[in-house]
Amino acid sequence: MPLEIVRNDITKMKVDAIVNAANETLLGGGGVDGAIHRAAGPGLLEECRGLGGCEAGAAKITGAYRLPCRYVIHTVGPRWRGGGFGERERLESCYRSALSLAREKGCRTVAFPLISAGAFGYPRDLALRTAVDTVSGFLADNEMTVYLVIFDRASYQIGEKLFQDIAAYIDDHYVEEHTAARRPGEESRILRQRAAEEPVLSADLDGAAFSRKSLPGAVTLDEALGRIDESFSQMLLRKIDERGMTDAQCYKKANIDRKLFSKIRSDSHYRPSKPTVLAFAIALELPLEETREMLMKAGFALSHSNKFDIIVEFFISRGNYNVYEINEALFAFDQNLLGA
Ligand code: AR6
Repeated sequence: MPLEIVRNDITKMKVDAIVNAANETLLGGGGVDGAIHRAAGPGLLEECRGLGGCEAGAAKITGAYRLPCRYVIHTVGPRWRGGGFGERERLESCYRSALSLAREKGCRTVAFPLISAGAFGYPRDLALRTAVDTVSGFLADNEMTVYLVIFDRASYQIGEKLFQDIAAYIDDHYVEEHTAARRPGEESRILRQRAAEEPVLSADLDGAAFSRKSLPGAVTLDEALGRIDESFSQMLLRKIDERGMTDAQCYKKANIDRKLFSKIRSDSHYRPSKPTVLAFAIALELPLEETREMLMKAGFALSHSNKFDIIVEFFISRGNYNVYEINEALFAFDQNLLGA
């Protein structure tokens, strides 16, 4: 996945470069800056002394010393002063400057903390939105994997209106759990949930074809099997053509990397994961019915017994096909993200 939100300590990330949220002196400080200097050892401070500081919005690069990455890119975020003092532009500039430096050095994987979202006081949801928008803009033209590393759970409180709407939607649609919890027979509930989450077996698909055959005006068995025969990969390629998209437009919008897409393209029987199918359904802006059809091709279904499905359904039913926004919401609700 080109853009991933992960929960981790950035000093543990095994990537080509990690980004430091520093101050203008570049001589260390608290927060993530302190953690990076501690983990890298004194060599990092020595090198930083020779850099002559850094302006807010700009970035400079050093070695990584004892850290498990190759480079540290130091950038200085804006201090939050209410939002009317060019804070967003400056924060965007931090991400862009750091990413250009990473590209110049040939980095393929880069990890960012949420710049300015700590001591510099930038509201966390706005800091995250700026990070996601700016990084995804860069990834539209560059092949790289970027991790947004969220350190603590508190960075991610469900305060935003969008998340409250999603929480309400989950409450309204999380049928199985609410109703089943009051009934005896907990075990059968668990079994039903599992059944809903597990791939539909091909035997079930065949069963569906047979039952259709017995309806008046139903398709023949051959026709039914012919439809079933269109694999996930074939349906995906057909939909890309029908939408007039290029392959790259589609996999980038899906937040899927090129290698995975090539695999799917060259293997008509490729078995994707559910998040991969949904990422493509989102990129193709499929309505719910077609999303279900595409899932079915890969042996999956949308269910109301798991939050992941309900959240994706929430966005599709509102015509919001922004995979990054959906991933932010999935992350906030502790679910797997869309993509590979
Ligand atoms: N890994 C990932 N994220 C972290 C880590 C970590 N180990 N530690 C903290 N964070 P901050 P700023 C998160 O204050 O707001 C320094 O003193 C943290 O939860 O580190 O840009 C500098 O020297 C928050 O979400 O950076 C500057 O003076 C995010 O990193 C000033 O702070 C950024 O918090 C910069 O302030």
